[in-house]
Amino acid sequence: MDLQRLDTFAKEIIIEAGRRIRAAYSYDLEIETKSSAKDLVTNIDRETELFFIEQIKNFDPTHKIIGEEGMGENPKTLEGIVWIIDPIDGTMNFVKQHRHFMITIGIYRDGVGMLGYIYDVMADDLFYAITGEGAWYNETPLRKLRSLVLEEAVIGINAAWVTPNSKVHHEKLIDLIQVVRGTRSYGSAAMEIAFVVSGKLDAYISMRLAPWDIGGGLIIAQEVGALATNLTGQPCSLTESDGFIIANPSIHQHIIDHYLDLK
Ligand code: 2AM
Ligand code: CA
Repeated sequence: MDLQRLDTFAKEIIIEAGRRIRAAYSYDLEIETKSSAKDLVTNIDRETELFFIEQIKNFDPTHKIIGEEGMGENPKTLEGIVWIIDPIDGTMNFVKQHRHFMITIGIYRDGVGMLGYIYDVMADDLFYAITGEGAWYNETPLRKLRSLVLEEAVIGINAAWVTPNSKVHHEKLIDLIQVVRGTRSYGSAAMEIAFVVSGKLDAYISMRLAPWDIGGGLIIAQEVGALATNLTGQPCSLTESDGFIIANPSIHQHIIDHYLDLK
């Protein structure tokens, strides 16, 4: 496997997909809902996923694709080379805010991460990692995260999780929010993961994410020493949705032990 060639190819198609998405604002978006009125998909999510599938199959037909919109073969296992793709992470931001949505991709070989990408389409900013070689924000290498205490932390969390919900006892999360220095909510899991790996956030917590939300980010996390697990501290699943926390290693376990009281 020529990792350098694969990385160059992945970057090329991500940049080209971003160019197409930006151009799509000049014609009408077809917006539909999926599982609920809050769960949006557009023709551009689907067209972007199809673009990736066509390009990847042309590059190497043995590579497999797991995509949010289910337009690839979406294998149930991670045997061989598998691209885990979210063509637009933060579709509500894409539709409503016209910014703060990401293309995110993880490339795995037999379940082991090789290359990870989070691309901010409107800002034209790329966070990426090559396993064992490091992580970058555009041309700049990302540093290993420096330790801190919870009182200094700025954390990403969606306000919905601090209201009564089926996943966690929300009162504990109120305590967490009172302890930390600040909270932010960006509406794109991949963007929040990109901010944790680059030290702009110190943790990000979500009670439910899918493999394509995290597949790229997990590979970048490993290179900078960010810890990413499910809400009980177990390794993240790349085949099932689950709760998710990524954090600076100095506060990761402390948040799980003291503030994540699962139902
Ligand atoms: P999406 O825009 O690709 O659907 C929003 O809070 C973040 O959570 C986005 O990254 C969004 O990804 C993701 N998300 C929204 N609903 C989800 C669900 N039911 N399962 C998993 N991830 C979800
Ligand atoms: Ca998506």
